[in-house]
Amino acid sequence: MKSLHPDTIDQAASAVRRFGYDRSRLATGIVHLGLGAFHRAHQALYTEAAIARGDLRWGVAGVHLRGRRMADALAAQGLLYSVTERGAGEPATRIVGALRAAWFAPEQLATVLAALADPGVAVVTTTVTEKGYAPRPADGALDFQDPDIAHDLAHPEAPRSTLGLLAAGIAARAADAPLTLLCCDNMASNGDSLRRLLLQYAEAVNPALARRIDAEIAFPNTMVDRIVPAATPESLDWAASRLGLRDEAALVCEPFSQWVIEDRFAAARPEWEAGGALFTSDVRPFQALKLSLLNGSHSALAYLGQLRGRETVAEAMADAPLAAFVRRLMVDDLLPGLERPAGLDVPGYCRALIERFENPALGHRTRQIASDGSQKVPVRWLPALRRAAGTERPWLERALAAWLHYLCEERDEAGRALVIADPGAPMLAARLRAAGSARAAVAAALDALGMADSGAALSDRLARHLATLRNGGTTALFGRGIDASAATPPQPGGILP
Ligand code: CS2
Repeated sequence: MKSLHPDTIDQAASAVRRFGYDRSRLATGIVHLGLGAFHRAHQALYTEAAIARGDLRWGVAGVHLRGRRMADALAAQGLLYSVTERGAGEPATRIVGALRAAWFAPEQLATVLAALADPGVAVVTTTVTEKGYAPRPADGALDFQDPDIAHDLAHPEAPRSTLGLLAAGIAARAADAPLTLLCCDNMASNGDSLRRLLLQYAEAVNPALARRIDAEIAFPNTMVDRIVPAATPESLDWAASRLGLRDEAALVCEPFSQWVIEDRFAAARPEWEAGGALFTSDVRPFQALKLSLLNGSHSALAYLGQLRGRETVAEAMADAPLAAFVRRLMVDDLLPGLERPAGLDVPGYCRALIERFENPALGHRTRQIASDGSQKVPVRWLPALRRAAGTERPWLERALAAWLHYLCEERDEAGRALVIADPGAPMLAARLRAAGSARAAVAAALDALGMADSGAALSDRLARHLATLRNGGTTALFGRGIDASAATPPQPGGILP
């Protein structure tokens, strides 16, 4: 089978949608850091829609920070790739033309820095995962111990970290070239967080640069949402069979996509409305709702799913007690106290989430979602626990205990070793294991999460859940509140089907 390339694009299967604009006239208006699956199946498609309206300023120069494999694969395909939406209906495949470059920063640093400084580039978007900004999980301040940050502070002209790259790029920009940095990662107030962390970094490098960033750069907050599993050999084969061409960068994702953006740009921006983006003056309620209900539930499915041997989210949702647990978690524990975005049908939103999780076509790995828990848990679960202000949140507290148990055990309930990908995990797991009792383990965890003063009652309950997990596993943890034999899950609050 031939490979996807500008020379072969005409041979793609007839049902595949292609771009209609003249790609040779595309300029580079956006630099994107973190050219992973999520960007390519989310922001890039909104940009594609803006370009398709005829504004050819907005081609995307993508930057890989960690591995060069995908940069090479994209380069070999003339920077073309496909995205297939798979849900209940007929799958829809399209070939995306918006990419103008796929660089690997460690080897093309000068090119990347020149692009960040280019006055034609008005927007820099980022998806580098939570840990890519080097926040300390306990308080969100910059982690000066992070090895890449420490490196960049010693060598600011040869940066490795996201913050180091941004600072060096901005330092090289002309004063009259306004720039917007748009953080598209799953963090609360992600634009504000990026701004705070970048200012902390710049302050340590050069206070004058920090003042410039403070005065000149815009950092809108954004809420991004689309489930885009990492590609697998199977998903690549499946995509090739639809496309009629081999595409090593092919992505398969859900049909749902949402992007809510704070309308606060330093200068021009693409007309992302063309792809359905919503511009608003306040993103926070959308963000809080999504991080809590979607990502918070996802993480619970991931840790409990990992412990119960469920490889994918759809398998976890087919595990009746686990699915019932997650419904209750969502409605009883994560939802209370959340500000509801005006006009949003919250029960409908919850029902749609359940359906999205059940999508059997995605093969979204619980292991992938379980990664980086020490960064994700504080964002996804702790706000609801703090809002509870001492009131018991039975399901959320059980989920938290399950995460700690997962970190300590590193095995599922059938005794199989689990792979835990989280740079923050070894230290936390060592503290948990060194603790002489469940109570001491909980104290260590709450301390690491910046929740040391959350009261004895919560600590007691968490210690009890940990002990239950050790003695009886997740089924014992679920307890009587979840009917393990239930074919139809309970209907908490009447919200969910
Ligand atoms: C997931 C997210 O991997 C994870 O942690 O929870 O990537 C999730 O799929 C997206 O945020 C959905 O918008």
